[in-house]
Amino acid sequence: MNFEEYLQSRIDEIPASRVAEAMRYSLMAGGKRIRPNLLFAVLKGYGINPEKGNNLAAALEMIHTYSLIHDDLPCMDNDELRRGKPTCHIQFDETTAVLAGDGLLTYAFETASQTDIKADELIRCIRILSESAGPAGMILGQDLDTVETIQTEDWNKLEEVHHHKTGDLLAAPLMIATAMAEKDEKTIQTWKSIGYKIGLAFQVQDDILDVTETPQELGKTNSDERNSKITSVSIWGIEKAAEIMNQLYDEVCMQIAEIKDFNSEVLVNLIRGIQTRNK
Ligand code: GRG
Repeated sequence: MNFEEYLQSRIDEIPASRVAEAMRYSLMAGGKRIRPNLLFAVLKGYGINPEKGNNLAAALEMIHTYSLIHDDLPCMDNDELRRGKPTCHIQFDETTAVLAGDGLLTYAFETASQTDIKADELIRCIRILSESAGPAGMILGQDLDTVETIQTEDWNKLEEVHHHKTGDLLAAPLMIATAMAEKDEKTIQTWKSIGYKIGLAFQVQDDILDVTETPQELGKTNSDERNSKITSVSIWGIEKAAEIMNQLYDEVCMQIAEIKDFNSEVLVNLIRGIQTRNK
């Protein structure tokens, strides 16, 4: 069973309902599955069968999808297009979209808890997952982004938002796979800083794609422009932003190659693929 079939099978286990239908609609709408693929690539690099990570990879994708559903709501970015389809609240209604997000968030932890690894290892993984997604992680990033409505050209301030809003959930798969490989805390923190750098590169790239590609190509609209948000492109322009993005990805690949007892080939290929993405 491939990962897409595996995700389907998880949703099939939920009792049929309108909220289950909405959860399936958004989860299976064709995301790039970057977070699960990062988890699988690090497991492979540590010589662990990637299938062992299916539940935690599914949990990451469920949390990511919930964040997109809620981010698209009228009270947040008020978007109508996501993953090339009407957003969850447009396809269903606002109440169902709130519930679908809540359902995916809680079901993520139920799914993660069914991972067949040693209990202390699993607790470590679930702690990383909750810290990355919670009020010290992605939620903090979203809060900084919405409450402060960043109107500053201070890149350090924007960087803090991106660290949490984008970086924490991209660092989580690297850290979880490292915990599954039973590595020490220092190694996990090294992966966290690599994940933050990937998050920053990914966000700068998102800002560039928002202005170089059409909403049809991206499958989503440019809410930053609509909300007059300051972005890396509005600060530096496309050319310099692209230079900074490529430098960040290069640094990431160099750092990965230096990690002890880790075969970097699969992960570096994945990151080079992300670097050249066009959506
Ligand atoms: C509402 C709790 C809550 C959090 C929102 C993820 C997020 C935080 C907001 C979404 C908007 C945004 C631009 C986030 C930055 C991270 C990012 C670029 C997400 C898109 O990730 P992709 O490109 O999406 O991996 P797909 O659809 O391919 O999975």
